[in-house]
Amino acid sequence: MTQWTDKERSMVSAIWEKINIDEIGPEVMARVLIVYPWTERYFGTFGDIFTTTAILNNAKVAAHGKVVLKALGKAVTDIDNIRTIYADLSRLHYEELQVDPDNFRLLADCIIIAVACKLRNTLDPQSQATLQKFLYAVVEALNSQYC
Ligand code: HEG
Repeated sequence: MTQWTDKERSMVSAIWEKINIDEIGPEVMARVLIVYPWTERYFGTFGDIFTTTAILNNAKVAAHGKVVLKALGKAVTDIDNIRTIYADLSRLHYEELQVDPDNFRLLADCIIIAVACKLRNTLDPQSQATLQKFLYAVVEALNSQYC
């Protein structure tokens, strides 16, 4: 299990408080689909996501980005139980959605980039290191139910 210092805990909370989910969520999801176009295959029910313009204007993409970021908020408030929190979500992605787990890390990296673009001054190297540690703990938890 990942260990957290008090400084890291407060840093993760401080960064998270500055994140506007309604803004960053859609941007993250659009980035994932545009930068890693193979991820489109999992979102067959989202309609037209076949061009950059379509992705950026797709309401389902935007809504899903918010869902993903909201789910991450749970880990911020319960950082010592990340594996437990995401056990069901990991199973869902493995068994039903059949998402290749390599994509979790790609999504985490898109979050870092979206946060860096929006909150330039917040994401100094130390903050990036901590946010990355947090997101990779989530990635590890989402991997946990894959056999
Ligand atoms: Mg996933 C659904 C969270 C990465 C594809 N994802 C969901 C849901 C949540 C979630 C909370 C809703 C679950 C439900 O309805 O019970 N996803 C989540 C997180 C992360 C992640 C926290 C990584 C940080 N998801 C992810 C990736 C892909 C993916 C990388 C594919 C490239 N998720 C996916 C799909 C659905 C969800 C296809 C169903 C979407 C829908 O039908 O609305």
